[in-house]
Amino acid sequence: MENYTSFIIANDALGDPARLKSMIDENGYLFLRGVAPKEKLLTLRRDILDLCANAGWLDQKADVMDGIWSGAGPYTEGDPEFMKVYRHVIHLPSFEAAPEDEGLMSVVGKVTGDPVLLHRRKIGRITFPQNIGQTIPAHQDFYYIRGAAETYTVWIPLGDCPMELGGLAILKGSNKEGFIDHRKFSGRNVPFGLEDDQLPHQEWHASGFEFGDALMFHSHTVHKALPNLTANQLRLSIDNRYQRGGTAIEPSSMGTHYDL
Ligand SMILES: O=C(O)CCC(=O)C(=O)O
Repeated sequence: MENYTSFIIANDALGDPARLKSMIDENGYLFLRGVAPKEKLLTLRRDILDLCANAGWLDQKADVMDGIWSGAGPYTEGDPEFMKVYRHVIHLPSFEAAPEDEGLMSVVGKVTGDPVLLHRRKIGRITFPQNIGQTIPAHQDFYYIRGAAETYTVWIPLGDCPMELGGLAILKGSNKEGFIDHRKFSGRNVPFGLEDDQLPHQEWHASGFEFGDALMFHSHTVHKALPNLTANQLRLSIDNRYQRGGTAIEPSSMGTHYDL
């Protein structure tokens, strides 16, 4: 595993929106312990894992909620087998409900300002173990979402996510570089990204997540997924985008992921 500086925990600033904003402006992210809606996330975890079990992706001998891989696949975004399951994930009521949680939206609003607008293009990830070549490379979400740069992603795992299960790493302060044009990569599920020579430095921050933790970052913040290095656990997470209502937004942010 590469060397990462631990995330700076921002909970101390939750009562002081100006400080939260200055932390996210300075570091490019806020790592917030325990702010995500656990009940709703547990329901969502159960719903997604039931779909995975029906698809034959889970070890039938283990508890469904443990998300233990059967050895099928591995599949990833774009594969027909994956998309057959993902189409159902996108339309789960629990998938809609978790990012709309009032408590979570009020935390987000301290940074975006009110009213908070949640993109309809909600994203869920099911990351298979040892599928390292498919790990999402360094990129800025602005490449995909455009519209107002002051748009923020909130990434939340649906369970504990120690680093070996593959969370997210943030290039500290990279939001201050503005948008960096992305290069075309070949042979990956994410065909565009940023290579090391395009990055201002290599100061990556990352930590394990406990269930309920959330990572919020600016659309210009460079980030990348960490590989799922476990032998047999699926990593489940959601990532949603929020901005202040009335600021610029592209039509694609108002449709479902892959228009499923
Ligand atoms: O969860 C992942 O693997 C990647 C997520 C990501 O890159 C994002 O939320 O923008």
